[in-house]
Amino acid sequence: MSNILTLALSKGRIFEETLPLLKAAGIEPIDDPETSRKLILDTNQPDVRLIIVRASDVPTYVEYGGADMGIAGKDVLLEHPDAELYEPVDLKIACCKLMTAGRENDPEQNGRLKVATKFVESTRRFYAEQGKQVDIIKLYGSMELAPLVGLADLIVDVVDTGNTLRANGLIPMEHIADISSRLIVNKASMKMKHTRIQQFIDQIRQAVREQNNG
Ligand code: PRT
Ligand code: MG
Repeated sequence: MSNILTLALSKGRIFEETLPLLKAAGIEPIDDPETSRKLILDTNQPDVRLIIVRASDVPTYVEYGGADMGIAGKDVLLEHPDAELYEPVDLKIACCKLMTAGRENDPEQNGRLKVATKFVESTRRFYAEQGKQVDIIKLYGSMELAPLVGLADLIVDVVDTGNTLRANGLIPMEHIADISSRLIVNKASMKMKHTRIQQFIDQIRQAVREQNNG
């Protein structure tokens, strides 16, 4: 194992909201992933690099050691219930809610409910806990479309302002989980690079505390 620390994260909202936390830990990327095509970003710290991956791939990179650490939404982590990972810090960024949503005046459903989602595992667990049998339809995006074209009765998606739902004639219904992004750590890395990773965790925890002025 090298002495380089690799942190996996996705571009977009997670990258942007992570930057101030990294900065507080003394880490600043040299390239901007929005303009650079590089997938490996060097930082001002010679022993820290960032890798840019799909949000849903972050747990996979970290579990199998492609990265020592990662930043992933709890919605994504809930889809990997058996992943062998540590989850030491709630970063309290990229906050949203996992919810069911549907059309406002849908007639009462008889027969099995059809639920379209990319969050199959959370959806399965949510309805199983209520003893409800539903048909889950796996989608990879544009879930809002499914109830409009009769593919599904409901969707399960992450909701922030709710504007996307409203713009498509849907309303948020049941709350499934509060979501924020988490720092995750590979188990072997935690052993082998313990001092450096523990220092990083402490710095990030402190930065989260300061950001939430606690
Ligand atoms: O694009 P890709 O499929 O690779 O992954 P992704 O779309 O999950 O990545 P990204 O960067 O969009 O989201 C990364 C993480 O941000 C998610 O895993 C969540 O933990 C978190 N997050 C926070 C959100 C939102 N807020 C959010 N609003 N993820 C997605 N959204 C979507 C929402 O579903 C809607 O389509 O953004 C749209 C706007 O939301 P409203 O409610 O404000 O209209
Ligand atoms: Mg996206």
